[in-house]
Amino acid sequence: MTLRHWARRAGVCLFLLTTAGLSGTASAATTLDTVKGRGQLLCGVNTGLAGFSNPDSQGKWTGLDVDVCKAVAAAVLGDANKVRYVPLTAQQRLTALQSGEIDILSRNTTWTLTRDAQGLNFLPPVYYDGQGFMVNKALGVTSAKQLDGATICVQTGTTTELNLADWFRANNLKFKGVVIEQLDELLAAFFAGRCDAFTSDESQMAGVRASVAPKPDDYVILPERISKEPLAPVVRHGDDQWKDIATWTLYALLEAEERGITAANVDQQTKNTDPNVQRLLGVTGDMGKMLGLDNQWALRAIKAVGNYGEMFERNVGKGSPLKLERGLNAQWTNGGLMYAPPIR
Ligand SMILES: N[C@@H](CCC(=O)N[C@@H](CS)C(=O)NCC(=O)O)C(=O)O
Repeated sequence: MTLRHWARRAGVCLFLLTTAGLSGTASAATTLDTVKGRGQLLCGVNTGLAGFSNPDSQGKWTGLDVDVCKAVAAAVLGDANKVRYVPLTAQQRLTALQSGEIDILSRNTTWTLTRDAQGLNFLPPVYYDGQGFMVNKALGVTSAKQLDGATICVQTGTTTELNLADWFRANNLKFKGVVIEQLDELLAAFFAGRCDAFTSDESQMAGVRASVAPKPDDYVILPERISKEPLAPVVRHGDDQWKDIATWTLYALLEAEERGITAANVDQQTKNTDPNVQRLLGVTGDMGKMLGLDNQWALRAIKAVGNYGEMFERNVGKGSPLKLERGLNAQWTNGGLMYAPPIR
């Protein structure tokens, strides 16, 4: 054998060794096994954002993002309370997921190409949002275009910070950023009058205005939406089964709304003769088993948090201080973007 032949063979062997090593890692404990073994879901959430994830004085968490954690825990562990909430700043959140500190990130996080390509998988968006600006009414500003030369409070590690620079550049305007990592410090700066404007996703500004502003009526959200912010839960690359479980749990909540299934009527709905409802609720078929769960996975998730419409209204819609409209977050049957693929 010539040296060249040997080298080529060795290369092949090396390649085989490497792939064997990799598949060895991949077949190590799956996220599903880890979560089941621990008996608890580690869910990364916001440090405190009204409507999305907010702890009360007893440490009880509520919000749209929190409900996603609960729904996954109910589907996987049979109990929506088996969640440990891990509060994360904008800057910490993706590293926490990549390093395995959490099983899923459910924290007003925008789906972008860069984040997707950096080892993460985005689930279906739970809230389609867009970035805007909030100002004190006393400033007399009615359009973002009047913010030339303004001082703007923005949180670091966000798409918000990037969009802000893009939008001002695209409109030939100047601004001075006050960039702070901790949201509470940032908001204290804004409400103390250190910035002319605060910029964030619209839903977050509504939450901040309703729950943090000293006098909510003194503040106005300007009409411009300068970006697309599809806010979606995130999991790590490399565990397709876990991604499927979390993805289809969200779709089950959307499908439940479309079919009129609620937290209150889900048990009665098991008697519904519609084959779509029967499959969703595990009366027929093996939808849950195909995901590695049991067939009552979706029934438990719906019972725990209600359908997507119920989650929306309770946390950020009519039943909440935020009073956000469904808008893009309406079902596709009502002109919105919420659409579950067939559960069959
Ligand atoms: N959706 C944007 C912004 C998300 C974001 O982190 N927004 C801030 C401003 S309201 C926030 O939630 N901060 C809370 C915190 O860091 O605890 C992104 O994914 O980058």
